[in-house]
Amino acid sequence: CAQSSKNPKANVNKYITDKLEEMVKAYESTNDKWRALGYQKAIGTLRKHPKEISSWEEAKSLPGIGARLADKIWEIAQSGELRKLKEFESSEELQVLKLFTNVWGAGPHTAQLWYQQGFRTIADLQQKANLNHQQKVGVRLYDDFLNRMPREEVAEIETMVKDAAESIQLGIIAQTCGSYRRGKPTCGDVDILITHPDGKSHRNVFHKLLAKLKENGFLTDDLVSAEETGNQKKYMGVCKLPGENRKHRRIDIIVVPFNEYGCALVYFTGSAHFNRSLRHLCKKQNMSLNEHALKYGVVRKGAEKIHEGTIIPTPTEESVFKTLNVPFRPPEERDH
Ligand code: DCP
Ligand code: MG
Ligand code: MN
Repeated sequence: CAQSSKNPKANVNKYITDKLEEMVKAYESTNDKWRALGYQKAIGTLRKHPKEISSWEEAKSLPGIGARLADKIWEIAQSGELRKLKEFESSEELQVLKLFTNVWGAGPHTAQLWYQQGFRTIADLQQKANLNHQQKVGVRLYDDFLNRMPREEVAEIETMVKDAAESIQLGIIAQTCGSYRRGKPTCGDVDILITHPDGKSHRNVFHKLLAKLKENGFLTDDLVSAEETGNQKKYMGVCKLPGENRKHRRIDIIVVPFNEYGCALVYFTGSAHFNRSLRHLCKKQNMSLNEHALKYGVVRKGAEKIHEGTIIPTPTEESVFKTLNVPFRPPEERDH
């Protein structure tokens, strides 16, 4: 979590809940929401249980745990394994659904649909499926996208984009965020955040930069050519460095106004898990945080916001942490 607080009660049945989590994932990918939910509830109950499960009856006595779930729990408690999970993981359906949900632009629903239509391989999709633009790119570049790239390659990509951006607008800031900024040895994609200290020149950059990077063949395919959220613009696409033996790589380019730079930097540096725990901290202090701003005086009723709150200026990353009353964490320590 974001705030290294007193350790809450440890989950003494973690070896059991870990296996049940796997079952949830399996049922989610076959779109079996009811079974997934049943397992999810059992996991919640087990996490709160203060002692190790030592009998079938003990498991059965817990709220929301029936005879069949108790069987599973007791099997794991005794053998450390769950036959049903092994069966599941080796089933053709699950293997194929995993393959298909890894296609960029396909979710669990689409994967299920393709499975029902009788498709089993990426080649099947390429030849027979009715694909939208994103899925066509995802299928064509399937192998390249599954490969994470070494951080040295991210640095080369960053240089390409930075040089192009600087040639368009003097004084532009182009900062690579995501897993690269967190110091990871390999990265799934490249996340580049762009802004300008004068508060206005960033506006000219987005389209000119993309045009320039397409002209020289660096950007090869668009996935989302321009997504606007408030004053931010996001591009999602594919790039390839010049030269032999280069792979296609996923790239995200986000242009933000300078007054949103602090919050955008925190958001796009992540991790996604770390961002969730920051937002959780916000709730407890009637604040809210997203890629645009940090606000105070937020009034919530359940999940709904009754009052949007007021923006607190946070020009730097440090100021975001400070306002949230959490000690600053360098990017390398933001994986949880
Ligand atoms: N992000 C988030 N919530 C999401 C997706 C993304 O908060 N559901 C934020 C945090 C991520 C950042 O955006 O760190 C970049 O997203 P990526 O999907 O590129 O994730 P990473 O760069 O962290 O990892 P990877 O190496 O897989 O790209
Ligand atoms: Mg990334
Ligand atoms: Mn990304």
